[in-house]
Amino acid sequence: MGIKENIEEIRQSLQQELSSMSDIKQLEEARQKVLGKKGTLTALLRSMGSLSPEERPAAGQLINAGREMISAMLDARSAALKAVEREAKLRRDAIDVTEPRDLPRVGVPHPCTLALNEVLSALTGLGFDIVEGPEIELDHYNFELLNLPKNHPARDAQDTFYVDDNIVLRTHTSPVQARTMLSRKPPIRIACPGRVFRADEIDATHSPVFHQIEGLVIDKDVNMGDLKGTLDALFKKLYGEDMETRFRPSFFPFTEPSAEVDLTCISCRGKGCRMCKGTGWIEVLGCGMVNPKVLEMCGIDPTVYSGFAFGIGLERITMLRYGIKDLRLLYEGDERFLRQFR
Ligand code: 2U9
Repeated sequence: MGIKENIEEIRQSLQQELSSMSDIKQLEEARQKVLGKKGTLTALLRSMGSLSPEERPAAGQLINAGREMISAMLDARSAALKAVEREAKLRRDAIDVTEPRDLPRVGVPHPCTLALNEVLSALTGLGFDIVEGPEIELDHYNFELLNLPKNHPARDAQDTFYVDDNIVLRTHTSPVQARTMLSRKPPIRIACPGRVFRADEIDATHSPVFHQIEGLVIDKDVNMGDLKGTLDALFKKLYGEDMETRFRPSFFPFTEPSAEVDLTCISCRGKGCRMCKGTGWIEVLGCGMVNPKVLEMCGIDPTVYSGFAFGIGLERITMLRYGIKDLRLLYEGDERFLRQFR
């Protein structure tokens, strides 16, 4: 068999092998079988040693041409196989970035938080600063400065949790206002939200832990009309322009005069319903002109300045806002309840 035929035979058998192979590894094995150290074409090249010097150049040319052709065949097939493999890998690794995924379950704001935010943004809109203070308080700030001296009967009414003789869990956020009066000069216009504690029963309207938002305004010539106007503006902002307030006389040691405030029933808009027991009015807060004794104890001259204060029970206003009938629902953390508000 001549060199030419030999090369043709190698080419043909390689061609057959290449057409049926499916991966690069097989291809590299086939390359070695032909072009490697012990490859068939390499053997052919070695066999040239037995040719006469005259025959060698032609034979060398043939073998080199064959080698190039075979190399090209292998390279072409290699490129094709690589392309197929790459294509398969792309398909295997493809991700659909538009496919919707399971979203993490997120919580919702508590209805009290929703109501609190509404009240606070209405108050900041009226020019109030928000101030917070400690929940564990000195008797001095919680009671003494608010005209509730030791053995005052109103202390019992507040069912205080005592830490020791001088330290209490605050029974209202009023000590925050007392501290502010001692540290700031008038004019003062502050809203004090926070958690308060009273050794109370637990039922549909009472809890030993609840929240208040108290307001305090101190300036020259502040009067009861300013108090009424401020509360009217607050509730019109919160629940609509048709809201009105009505004052009834009351008593608090820290305000004089004092009033309890009724608001147009949020449920029936004043027509009379079960919630307002047919009256068209709902009690929403207590308020009054800051007792001059309190001003004096807090370092403000009552002959120069006057002020008003009010206290809102956050849970109460939340229950009215959303028609919640039992206070305990607000503390149970039942998702079926909590997820209803927005
Ligand atoms: C200072 C002076 C006066 C705060 C006031 C009320 C009236 C009031 C209640 C509402 C329902 C408490 O949450 S509740 O149970 N509060 O009726 N609070 S006047 O008066 C102050 C506060 C601070 C220095």
